[in-house]
Amino acid sequence: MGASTSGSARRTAYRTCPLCEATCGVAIEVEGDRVVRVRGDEADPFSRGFVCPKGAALGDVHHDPDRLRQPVVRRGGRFVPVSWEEAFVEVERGLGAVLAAHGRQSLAVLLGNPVTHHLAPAFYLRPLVRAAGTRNLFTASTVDQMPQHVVSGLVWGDPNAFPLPDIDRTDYLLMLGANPLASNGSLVTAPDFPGRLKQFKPRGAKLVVVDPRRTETAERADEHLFIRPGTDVFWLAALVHTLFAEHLVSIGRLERWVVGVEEIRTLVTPFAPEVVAPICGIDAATTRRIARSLARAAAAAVYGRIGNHAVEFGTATAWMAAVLNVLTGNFDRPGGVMTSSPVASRIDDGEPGGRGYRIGRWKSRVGGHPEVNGEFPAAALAEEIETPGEGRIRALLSVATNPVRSYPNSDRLDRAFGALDFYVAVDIYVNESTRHANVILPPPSALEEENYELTFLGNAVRSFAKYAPPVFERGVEDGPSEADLFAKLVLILRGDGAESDPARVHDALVDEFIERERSDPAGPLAGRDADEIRRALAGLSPVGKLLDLRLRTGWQGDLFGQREGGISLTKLAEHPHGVDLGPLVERFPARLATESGLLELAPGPLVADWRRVRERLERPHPAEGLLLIGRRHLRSNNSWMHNIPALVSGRPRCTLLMHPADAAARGLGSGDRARVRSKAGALEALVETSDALMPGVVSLPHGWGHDVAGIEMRVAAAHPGVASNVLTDDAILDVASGNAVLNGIPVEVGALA
Ligand SMILES: Nc1nc2c(c(=O)[nH]1)N[C@H]1C(S)=C(S)[C@@H](COP(=O)(O)OP(=O)(O)OC[C@H]3O[C@@H](n4cnc5c(=O)[nH]c(N)nc54)[C@H](O)[C@@H]3O)O[C@H]1N2
Ligand SMILES: Nc1nc2c(c(=O)[nH]1)N[C@H]1C(S)=C(S)[C@@H](COP(=O)(O)OP(=O)(O)OC[C@H]3O[C@@H](n4cnc5c(=O)[nH]c(N)nc54)[C@H](O)[C@@H]3O)O[C@H]1N2
Ligand code: SF4
Ligand SMILES: [Mo]
Repeated sequence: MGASTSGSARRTAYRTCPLCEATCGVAIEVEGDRVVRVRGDEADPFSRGFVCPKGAALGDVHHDPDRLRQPVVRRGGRFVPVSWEEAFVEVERGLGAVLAAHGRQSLAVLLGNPVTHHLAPAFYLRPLVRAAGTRNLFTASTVDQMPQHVVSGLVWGDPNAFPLPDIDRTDYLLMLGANPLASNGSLVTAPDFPGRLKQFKPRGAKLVVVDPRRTETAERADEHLFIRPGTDVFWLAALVHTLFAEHLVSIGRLERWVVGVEEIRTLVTPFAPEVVAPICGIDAATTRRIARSLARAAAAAVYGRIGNHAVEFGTATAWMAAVLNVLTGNFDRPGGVMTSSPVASRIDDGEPGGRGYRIGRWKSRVGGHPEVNGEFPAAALAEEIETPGEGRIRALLSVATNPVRSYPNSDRLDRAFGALDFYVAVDIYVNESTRHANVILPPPSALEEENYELTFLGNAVRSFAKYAPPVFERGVEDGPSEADLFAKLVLILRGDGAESDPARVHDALVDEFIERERSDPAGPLAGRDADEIRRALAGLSPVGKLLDLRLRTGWQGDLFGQREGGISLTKLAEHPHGVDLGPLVERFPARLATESGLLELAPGPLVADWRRVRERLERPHPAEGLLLIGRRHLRSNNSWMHNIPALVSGRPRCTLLMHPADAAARGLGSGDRARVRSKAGALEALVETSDALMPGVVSLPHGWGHDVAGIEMRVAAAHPGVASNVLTDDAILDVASGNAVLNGIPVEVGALA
């Protein structure tokens, strides 16, 4: 690796950790081709030296002997290393055969979480999906945040404009179903979450955490409320109910753009605090008190995450959170929830209104699930592979995903993957999913690529920009860059042939971008000379060119010489610790992109979905029985970092947390093994009792279960844990968004016979 790194003199490379959404600045100390130490970068103005154990292990990932550095092809049940040329020929042959026999819809494209942390996917996945020509697109979004896309899309017209809690300026943060002390924050990029929460007390701000587990975050809160899993929607509706009942609605600045308030009043009428109390487990007086505090705080934010989104009423829950923020005047208010102002984006400050947001433009073949953001639900993948008939999925192209561990009903999916005709994985490990692949194409290590967290700086609580060149240069003999790898796949899928020159794809992307911005009369490049722009990009890598285009045409960009002092890639390269361009600013009403140009508090599809919530209010689930929820740990990252010794050492972390009374009632105690059974499947887990759990709730982390034959992750295999998604059910989903239900799963737990 790193053929052209010279000598063994120590140097320090500054960049952004690509492992979670927090975007911490890291200082990577390097000797020759070895990473010798990774520490937090004190000079990064956004993260100010914060780093977690995963970031500190970046070097271990880079040097992991099990990380693939060469393509492998499965031959006679074994993976055999091959040259890149051979690998691409094999991809062309295998995919070509399936597509020729069964058509384009027989191919599914699967995209996983790590793609959001790399530059090349940000630019090349769209062309890749287009070249694949299939509607069978599945991504981690439908095991994660799809409900929020739907709410953002329908209510203010932009599915990617997330309501970010403005945590540095808020006076009152109501946090539900999130544990940033473990996850470091999600759908809000705010490095050093713990440090930012520490600033609450000095400025007199309050943190209230609502979670079925007294989490690490709840321990630091002013107040923690247990809530029965899956019932947040009822409780949030009761808060809205209380705002109306006590005349606390006060929309403020945006009032004349908001429609649907009376419809909301009607919808929440049945949800009085007394009615929801037995369902949620939160008494009516507390509910009223919280509603008043929210309404009276100078600036307050309601923020919900995985525990609010990956549930049966995920969209309705996200909707009620948005309604609370709007009705209390905290939407687009400093210290409330705000949308981001990413440096690498255009921001149009024109008149409100846009194209609006649509779902269900086409439907999935078997389940009839509507597309959402152009995707089908992850929970529908297995049925699409298993069900015979025209359009059946027979081949996969996956990038950075391990569905056999991260999607619901994972045993079923494991069997389905075993029955595929052809599977190409772009991945760095042979794991539970990729062991089924015919070809695995490993991209370079993250440290061998340029670095700009395009996705997550787009969700940040400050306008911040930071670019880094590769820590290690690669030689041609080390294989294609990530951009070349994707370009090759585009060429193969288009039928241009595996030997075609990837530069064709790179150049076309640059030309397309320039043409789009030139031909838009209101665009940043309107009327400019395309050759002049192309010349200005000369000398940059393919992703460098595309990033430079985004930066320079962004709202802080130098507009290729027309805005003095503006941002460009060259300028960012002179600031290796990053450039802070200030806090979030009000963007509404200009940002309203609904067709009406209004903030649609009660859009039709959400009102229609509310029927499900009403029905459950009338027929709530019985209060007895156990409900399973997930959990995250600072030393783990979804399914793929268990091969790093420093992260799996110590006592086992994949345990079934139970309240001591629930355990005792089943003859169980800490250290015992229990049988856990759900409608979808069963497993055996190690019990750990804890009164941090709400009685009636058990918790198991996801992404474990590395004790299967055929994986090539030696450390992980020695610390296997169990696969919690054996228990989650792909038959139930959040209908409005197609999101999987990963929390609030009814389970039975018993002692092993
Ligand atoms: N260390 C680490 N960091 C990560 C990840 C990781 O795996 N490990 N994963 C990253 C990814 S992909 C994401 S999406 C983010 C997620 O970021 P978070 O959403 O902050 O993730 P969690 O830590 O799982 O927190 C979810 C919380 O929801 C609670 N919960 C479960 N069900 C319910 C419910 O019905 N109601 C309420 N109110 N609470 C409920 C759980 O007890 C848990 O505390 O984290 C990211 N960061
Ligand atoms: N029960 C339950 N299930 C869950 C969740 C939960 O809370 N509970 N959380 C869900 C959430 S929020 C998410 S985001 C998903 C995540 O699920 P996935 O999107 O499947 O992501 P990971 O499990 O992180 O797997 C990442 C894959 O990418 C590979 N990889 C790592 N780095 C790179 C790289 O640089 N390039 C490439 N090409 N590959 C790489 C790894 O080897 C691995 O195969 O899991 C979901 N599943
Ligand atoms: S918090 Fe996230 S971004 Fe920061 S060091 Fe840890 S894994 Fe990396
Ligand atoms: Mo996620």
